[in-house]
Amino acid sequence: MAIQWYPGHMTKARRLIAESMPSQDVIIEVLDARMPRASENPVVAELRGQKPCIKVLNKSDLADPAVTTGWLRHLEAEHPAPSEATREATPGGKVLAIAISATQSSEARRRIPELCKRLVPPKNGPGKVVRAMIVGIPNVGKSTLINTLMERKVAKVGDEPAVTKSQQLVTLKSGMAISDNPGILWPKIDDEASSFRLAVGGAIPDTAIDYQSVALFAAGYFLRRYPELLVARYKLKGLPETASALIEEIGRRRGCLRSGGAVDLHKASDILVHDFRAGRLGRISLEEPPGLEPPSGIEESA
Ligand SMILES: Nc1nc2c(ncn2[C@@H]2O[C@H](COP(=O)(O)OP(=O)(O)O)[C@@H](O)[C@H]2O)c(=O)[nH]1
Ligand SMILES: [Mg+2]
Repeated sequence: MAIQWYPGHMTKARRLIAESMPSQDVIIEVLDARMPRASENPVVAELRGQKPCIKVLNKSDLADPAVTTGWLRHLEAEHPAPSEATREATPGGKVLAIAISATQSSEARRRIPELCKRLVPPKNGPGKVVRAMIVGIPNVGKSTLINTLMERKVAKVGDEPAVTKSQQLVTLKSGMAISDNPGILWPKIDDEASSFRLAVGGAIPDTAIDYQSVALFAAGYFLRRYPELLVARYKLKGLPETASALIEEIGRRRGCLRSGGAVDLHKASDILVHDFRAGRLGRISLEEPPGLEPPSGIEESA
């Protein structure tokens, strides 16, 4: 399933980000902790060049904590701190990674400015503000993070893609200037598993995707990786053998029936996907760092 959802405002957003890049000291790239690689936009890497960057694995309250720890280790290994002795520049500039939950404010408020200070040498003199720019794909919590850092609601937040339509600049109490930006994707997302993960997580509007195959992907993955959470949530007697059998069973248990008694698969798919997005299934990660691959055995879309 290749995704080609690239509304006009994203072209404009990309241009705005590119134009503001030279004046920035640090880039705050918000990722979805449940899928740090799938939610990493190659366009951000391209526009950022060597600018220092904080990779914020947000929504970590919804992600599997052991997998998030694995991702932080993986990112650390990928972006080692430059050695003090040689001061060699690392490819892609200095990068630090943290896992937070932007909705749990105290931690984000303390740690983000702390990391910015580690990456950007203090500037002296009046008017020398540190400038940071928040970027990332849609619906990862960029606006929520800026509201948390500001300690009040300055940016509109919503559980759907494309809520933020223009750039917004705010100044923190510490004097640091931060801009929020609309989420950007890349024009053609052709890695199939990444497309599915992005769709399951809600980075792409449900109307722009083949919803049923997205739910089948999710069902197959949850069966393989988090069967006990499915059993608990849907009070299953046994574990269905295939993804489609799971969706049917959810439909039957929740009374999603058409006239004649057939299961309404669209409604049942909706229940599964929205339960995941809201964290009602429990803490789930959709993607493992290399080396922590899930067990195989259940077909994804039988
Ligand atoms: N559970 C949880 N939800 C979050 C978190 N951060 C943001 N959200 C929710 O994710 C949705 C998208 O947030 P928003 O800030 O508008 O994302 P943006 O499109 O990247 O600006 C909203 O419903 C937020 O309440 C978080 O850390 N944990
Ligand atoms: Mg936003």
